[in-house]
Amino acid sequence: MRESAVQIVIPTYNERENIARLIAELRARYPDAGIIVVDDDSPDGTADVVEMMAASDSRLRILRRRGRRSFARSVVEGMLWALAREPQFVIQMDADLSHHPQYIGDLLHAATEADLVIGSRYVGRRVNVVNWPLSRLLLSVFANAYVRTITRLPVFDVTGGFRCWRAEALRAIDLSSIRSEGYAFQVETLYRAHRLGHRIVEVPILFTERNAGASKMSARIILESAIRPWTLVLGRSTPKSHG
Ligand SMILES: Nc1nc2c(ncn2[C@@H]2O[C@H](COP(=O)(O)OP(=O)(O)OP(=O)(O)O)[C@@H](O)[C@H]2O)c(=O)[nH]1
Ligand SMILES: [Mg+2]
Repeated sequence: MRESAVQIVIPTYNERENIARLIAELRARYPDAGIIVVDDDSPDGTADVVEMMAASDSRLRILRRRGRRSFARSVVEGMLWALAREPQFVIQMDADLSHHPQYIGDLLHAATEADLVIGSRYVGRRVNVVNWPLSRLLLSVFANAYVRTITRLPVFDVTGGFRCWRAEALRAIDLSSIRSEGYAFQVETLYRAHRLGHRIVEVPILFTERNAGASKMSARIILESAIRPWTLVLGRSTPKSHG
């Protein structure tokens, strides 16, 4: 089988109610794309749903992780698996339908002239978020301003996880040495891409809050996100040379 030029990586934890619909919508638009779902042994059986769909879809893959769950480790594992397929582009997105497949076309289009394309909730100072409680919006807006101030990243949406990477650009950031566990992963990878001089472009998306399933936001993850920008700018998180 010829491998797909586009590989889509989706981390999941308890997304049984969302994952089948997402995969169906992706397939309807992108019959040839590789889809890699990386599940952290979800108690709700998310992985079984995917495995059943994969039985009749040779380009859909489930990676089952065991042990301590980690958003970032999951995405890294999925991305490494994707890169081994030698694609042109690797897309990362959430499973909860906040990241709608309708925008993938825009991401891919922009990626013809960029190394990293970010599906952005905050392009041009407009806030494109639907159904978020004010507290959640404030947390996100504050988190973005906080990270931007410390890191000086020239990007509006530094924490978003709907992205399209040119494969060479993703290889260049050395995923195996990423330190983050939670959503700080988004900032860490973006920071590395920026430091390497990658061309980074934002395209607007409308972000819709999940209808089904529960958030995995936790105090530990927020704390990590508060500390990570500092370790990045202080150089404690840059990859060691592999001598
Ligand atoms: N494999 C894996 N996936 C995870 C983990 N935590 C979250 N995810 C997935 O990562 C994506 C983003 O997580 P969400 O819980 O939606 O995070 P969020 O968008 O900040 O929170 P919500 O506002 O509730 O949507 C979803 O597809 C989750 O299922 C984890 O520990 N392991
Ligand atoms: Mg979400």
